[in-house]
Amino acid sequence: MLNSISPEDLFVAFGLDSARIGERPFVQRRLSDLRGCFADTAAYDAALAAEDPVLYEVTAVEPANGDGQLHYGLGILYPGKIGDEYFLTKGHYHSHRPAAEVYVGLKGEGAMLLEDEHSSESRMVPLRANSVVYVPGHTAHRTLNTGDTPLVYLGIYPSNAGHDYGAIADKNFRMTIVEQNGQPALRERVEGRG
Ligand code: PAN
Ligand code: ZN
Repeated sequence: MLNSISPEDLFVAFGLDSARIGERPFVQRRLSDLRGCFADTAAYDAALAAEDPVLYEVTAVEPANGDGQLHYGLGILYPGKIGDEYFLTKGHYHSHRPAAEVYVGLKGEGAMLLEDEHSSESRMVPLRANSVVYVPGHTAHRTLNTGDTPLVYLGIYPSNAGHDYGAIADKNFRMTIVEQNGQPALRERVEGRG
């Protein structure tokens, strides 16, 4: 097993500010890629008419596949809001529903929105430097930047987790996280409203 892992995957150094791993390719999501995710559709359309900024970038590291192996992603989510809703990731279930994930906050101030697949129970959990968020299996998860600097984090998950974006694209999350009196607050997501 050890012999089959490249030295570049055994030891990885990353930039805490850039959230890049050397020259490795990364996925970039712009505002236009997030159509349907934000509650305030009028604010979304107005923002997109003005510009199409990068909202987040993720570098995925996949050293090995198979039972017991791990993959991880280094993410950077930029600060901003659409209406009173913070910049956010698409969010997903894992295709293999029992797969859990550990998020490690590295820099900035954020929150994770967690929703149970069966009960639709929602939780807002802080994500910041020196903290770990546990995402159980069968739980949709989305990251939001609730601060005014980039949020940098690692997400570590089983190699067979897979990403199911379809369920979120269909139904979105039941709740969202908005700024209320200067603080992040959980609110029922009503389509078309801020
Ligand atoms: C993370 C996410 C990352 C980007 O690495 O993939 O935060 O969010 P979306 O994948 O929802 O666009 C993770 O949860 N991996 O499983
Ligand atoms: Zn995940």
